[in-house]
Amino acid sequence: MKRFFVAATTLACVVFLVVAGASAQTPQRVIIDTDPGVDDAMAILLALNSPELKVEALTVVPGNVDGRQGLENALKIVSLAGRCDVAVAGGAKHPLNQKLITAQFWHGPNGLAGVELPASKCNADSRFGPDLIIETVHKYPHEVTLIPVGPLTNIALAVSKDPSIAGLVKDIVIMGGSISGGNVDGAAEANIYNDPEAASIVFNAGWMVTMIGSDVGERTIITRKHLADLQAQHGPESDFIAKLADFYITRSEKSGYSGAAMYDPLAVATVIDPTLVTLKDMHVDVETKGEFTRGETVANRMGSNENNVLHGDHYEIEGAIELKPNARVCLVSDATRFLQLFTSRIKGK
Ligand SMILES: [Ca+2]
Repeated sequence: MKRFFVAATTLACVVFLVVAGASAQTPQRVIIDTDPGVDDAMAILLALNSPELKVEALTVVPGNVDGRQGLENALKIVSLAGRCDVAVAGGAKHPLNQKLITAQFWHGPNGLAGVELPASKCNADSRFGPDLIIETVHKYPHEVTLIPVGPLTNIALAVSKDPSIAGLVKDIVIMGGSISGGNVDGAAEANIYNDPEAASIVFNAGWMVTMIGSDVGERTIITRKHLADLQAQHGPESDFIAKLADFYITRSEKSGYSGAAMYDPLAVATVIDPTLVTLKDMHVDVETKGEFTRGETVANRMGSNENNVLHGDHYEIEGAIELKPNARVCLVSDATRFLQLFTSRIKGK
């Protein structure tokens, strides 16, 4: 009896260790919604070269470039990585409620620093990006993390068509917004500014949005030191990323920065290793009007609003109204450790 008990206990321990070991190694399923884009390309190749992630799909949204160019870029990037197994689908043609604003000024004529990649060996998935997102989230309930790194048009379309996905994703980690000024103007960050109505839908969809803002991205920069590190080893992917980084750093230097902001790669890295960032729960609203502030992510750091009650001809403050957080806002990143992760994953590829 005692021998049976010992054997059963040993077996239970072995089963536990195997299961625990397997879950520690099981890659996280992610969908990257992207407008590639120099830093998008960096983010995509970081994800494809990270064993912690299983990239289920890339869905393309218009932003840095139009949807047609974006789809072509995404297909060329997965082809360069030899990863035609990753579904790549086009999505929305334009923002929900305004004209598209493209960013060749920052990203070069084709959105990829003018670097001409070989023609793609991969084919586009015929599904509409937002539908592919809905399908994948239902196929793997509570397992898929969405990583939108462009305007939030596709995500807004998906969660509007099927609001149940808000409770079925594992997480949503966006690159977008800022709690301390914008990169388009004094208030707004580009991904939110390029489709504020979509961003408002996404922040109010009922899920907790992890927000990796431009204010943190601007303090997470790739410099010439990192570029030299990338250039030290050659491979198709690292050569491509080195060319992008050189263009991007040069462009940023012209604007007075000492390196280039790693906006989109930091969002991907946050899913690979959450200890790279410090997050704080806040309630975030998206300004969709505003004379100077359209597209601003207005973060309430106190968790409450004053309750002003009308008394005759004036209002009186009667305490505070508590606000439920809808976002985990990134306050700071460990830039050194992030850049180590990024360059080590890209080098030699
Ligand atoms: Ca992007």
